[in-house]
Amino acid sequence: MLVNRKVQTLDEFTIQQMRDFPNATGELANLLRDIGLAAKRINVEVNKAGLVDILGEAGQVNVQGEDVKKLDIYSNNQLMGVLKHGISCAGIASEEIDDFIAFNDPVSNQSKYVCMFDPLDGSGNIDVNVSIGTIFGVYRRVTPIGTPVTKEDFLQQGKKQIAAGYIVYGSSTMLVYATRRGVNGFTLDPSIGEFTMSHPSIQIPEFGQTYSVNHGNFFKYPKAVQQYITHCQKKEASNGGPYTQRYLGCMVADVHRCLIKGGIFMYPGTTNKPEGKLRLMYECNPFAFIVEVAGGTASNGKDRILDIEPNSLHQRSPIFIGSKGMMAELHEFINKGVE
Ligand code: AHM
Ligand code: MG
Repeated sequence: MLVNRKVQTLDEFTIQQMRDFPNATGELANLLRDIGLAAKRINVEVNKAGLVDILGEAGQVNVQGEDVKKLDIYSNNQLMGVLKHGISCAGIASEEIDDFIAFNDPVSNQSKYVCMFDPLDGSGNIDVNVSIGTIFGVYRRVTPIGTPVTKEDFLQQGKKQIAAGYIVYGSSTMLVYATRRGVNGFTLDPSIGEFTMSHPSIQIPEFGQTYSVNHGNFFKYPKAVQQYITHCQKKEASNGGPYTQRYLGCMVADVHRCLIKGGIFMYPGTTNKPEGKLRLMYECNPFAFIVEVAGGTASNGKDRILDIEPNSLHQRSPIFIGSKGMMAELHEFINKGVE
């Protein structure tokens, strides 16, 4: 068998990154490997979702009051399982679970990281074979090593993230993760079952040609957001509008497009849900971290997402995220108020 030594796997990359820090313990590299392993298992099930009886709803409602799909449960269990049995994570919080879980065993209590995740984002897309994803954020615990983790280890501002990433199960499966040092993307090579470096040092373009928003809610958005959307549809939009509208209903896939090609993604508050739909801890913070490291911007329309002080694990936040230039334009509309 021919081995292409130009290929760099996710594990090789994270270990190489660690070598630049003589005091690094390798815990983060381990944790990312564990998440990569869970992602590969989830990917296998996602790919055969149409074949086996895991489509559709599992007949439960999650803590957000939404239907839980079977693959959501499977993905949640895979991530929880690898992180619990690994040696680098002291506890988790998941969009699918009401409260955080402290692993509370002698090995896990020695770990310095906690992980928060949305195991299967955009799960409404499963039944129709459209992209879905996994999102995660990693924080350094604030309670002493050697003790079980507590809620304060999880309720930290997004800017405290050590790493954040996502996996998009799309036409190919990709894992993208960011540390303060940069954002890198790895595509799963199904022939060898490894995530291999495909998108090194991702930088989000300053402008893109697309905006991504649920138009069905248009009349429920704040007036300034409506005006910005209308502006995107017009010729005078900067960078040569009108922009193209793209919306898959899967934040992972929609923000991934913005990250690679430039663009803006919005999930504003609506008249009936002023805090919008997306969760600060599982969706907004990880993406805000990734996009900022890549040179973009993320806000709730007023404040930087990463500065928001969380008060509950499942709180929601409006989010506007993407290319710096487009975000600046949006903020101009919001700041000048409605005409
Ligand atoms: P989920 O975590 O329950 O799958 O919901 C989150 C998803 C996001 O991926 C996506 O951006 C949004 O819900 C779409 O919602 P809507 O159908 O209201 O536009
Ligand atoms: Mg989600």
